[in-house]
Amino acid sequence: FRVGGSLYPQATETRDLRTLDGIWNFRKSPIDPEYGYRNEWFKQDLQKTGPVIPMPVPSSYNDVGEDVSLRDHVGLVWYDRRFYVPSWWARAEQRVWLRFSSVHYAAQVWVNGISVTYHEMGHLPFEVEISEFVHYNGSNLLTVVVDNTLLNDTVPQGTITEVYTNKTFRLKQTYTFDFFNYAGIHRTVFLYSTPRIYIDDVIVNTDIQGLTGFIVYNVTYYGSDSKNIICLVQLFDKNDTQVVAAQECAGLLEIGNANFWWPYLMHPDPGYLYTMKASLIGPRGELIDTYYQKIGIRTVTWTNTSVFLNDKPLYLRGFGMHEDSDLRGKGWDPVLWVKNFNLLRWTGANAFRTSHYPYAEEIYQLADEQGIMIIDECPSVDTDIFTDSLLKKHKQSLQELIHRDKNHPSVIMWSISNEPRSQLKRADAYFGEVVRHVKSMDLSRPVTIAIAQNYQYDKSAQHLDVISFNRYNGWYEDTGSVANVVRKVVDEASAWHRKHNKPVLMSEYGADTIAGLHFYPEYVWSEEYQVAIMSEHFKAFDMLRQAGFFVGEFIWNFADFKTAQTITRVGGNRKGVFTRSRQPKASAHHLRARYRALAAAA
Ligand code: GCB
Repeated sequence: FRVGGSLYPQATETRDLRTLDGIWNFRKSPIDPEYGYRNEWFKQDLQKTGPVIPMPVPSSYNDVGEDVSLRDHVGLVWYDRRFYVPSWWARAEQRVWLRFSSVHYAAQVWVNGISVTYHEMGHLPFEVEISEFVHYNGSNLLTVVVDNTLLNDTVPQGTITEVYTNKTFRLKQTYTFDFFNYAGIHRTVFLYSTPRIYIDDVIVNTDIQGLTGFIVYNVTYYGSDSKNIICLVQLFDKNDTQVVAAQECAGLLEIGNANFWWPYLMHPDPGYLYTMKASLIGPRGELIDTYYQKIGIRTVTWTNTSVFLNDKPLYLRGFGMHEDSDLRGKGWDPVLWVKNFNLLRWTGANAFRTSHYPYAEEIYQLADEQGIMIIDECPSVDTDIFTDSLLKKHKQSLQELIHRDKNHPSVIMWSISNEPRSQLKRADAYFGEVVRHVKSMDLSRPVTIAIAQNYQYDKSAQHLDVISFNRYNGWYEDTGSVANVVRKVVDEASAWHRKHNKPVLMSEYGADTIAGLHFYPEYVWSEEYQVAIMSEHFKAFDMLRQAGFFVGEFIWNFADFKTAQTITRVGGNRKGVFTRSRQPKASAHHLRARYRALAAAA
């Protein structure tokens, strides 16, 4: 099937682009999911069929109200707005597209009362051509229904129960992962145009030999079988100087004395990007379509002990993160993310994992430009049960993820799950199949899982290229004592390597910490305790680095984030080294001293 949304929308010489972000109309559905359908809420403006509240897009809807029933809503919510399509798009015979960069979890979309698409899976884009459904001589109605329910075959999985109080009942959503199940139209909604014959994908892979860079590219287009269309491919450097060009839709570009893409603090000019301009040219020499693809020339390779970038061994200094902030939840927020990147570089980090789902595309663009490396994780977290229907959706999430992110130089590894129940018998065949699926699409990056099971019982690691493990020594285990941290971390990492002969990294460790809470000697939840836990881990990491198979450390978490309500969380998960408003705890300074020293010594 055609996977939508592979190319990030652009305005170019041949394409136009606008966003439909802003304030939409919004209404919660009653518990009966059919109610809105029966009353045809998609046929006319929501304002005409009942009360609405204003809802910002993009944003999670949960935290913008004063109402528990909005925050904890389970089931459907309805959004709508009106939009115009410029009439010159019709005169120029442009196709009209609607693209949702992410709606969590499932969405159905109507244009002028006609159902145009359905998509299941949060955090991944989908798009649909709506040329035949729009008017040019008036406004168009766009309606979206969003379902946030997680079941045993959604990715991620969850459980719905019915709760009875005073003869009324409500639905309750539970899940085993701890981050709050924020929902809504989470990222930008694009309305854009392309010519009738348009570039529908660009795939690039890069290689390096000595000082020469190579780009293997493939430009595919749609809308014509004509043999008289040619592709013109031009590569520009950062100064907009053309360095090489070709006249084939698929081929190899050779760049002598190339500028390679390097990570932050590994090179004076990290994140070097070329721009490839791909154009379709018609039989009379006319320009049909143009798309601009950024390219970083770099290689990722790996052995049974190491991961290399441009043939240099990598040591990843990073974070597990979340898309999470006050009020807007998981809504894309450029202010937040520019700040996040400034803080990442302030600490001297060179990497993060998109725990536990794909992040907004703009985040990967920032990472490409700043030389921050990404372990790109699909939305499968706490994977359990391992049914065929789950497998199918899990594979689909990776197909959409790789389709979307394949060209980013910042993406150096795929993470296909976080903390699956990988001790279960069925996990073996299941992850074997998921890894084969990933390898059938991309062989250029190693595959990992953030594993929480004991190495003796886990059945997934045999299928991986790099083993990542999550462990909370001194927190969930040996609570209140850091005495055993060094021995336990060193033992566990070594055991993983001994068993599988693969590179190992620690993808999570940490301690919940209330900013401003102090105890000396160190005591759980205090800033001192978080620092103490880190110091012990740092000793272990330094010993492991000597051992020669240890490739990275990722503290959990970059910042405090919201969770479901439980008595084990105080206003959310507090393992951030930054608060939720991105102010440093003592741990941030401690981590910065280490990451900067590691970078300087490399
Ligand atoms: C984990 C999970 C992560 C949690 C973390 C915690 O193992 O992977 O999503 O937030 O532990 O703090 O409990």
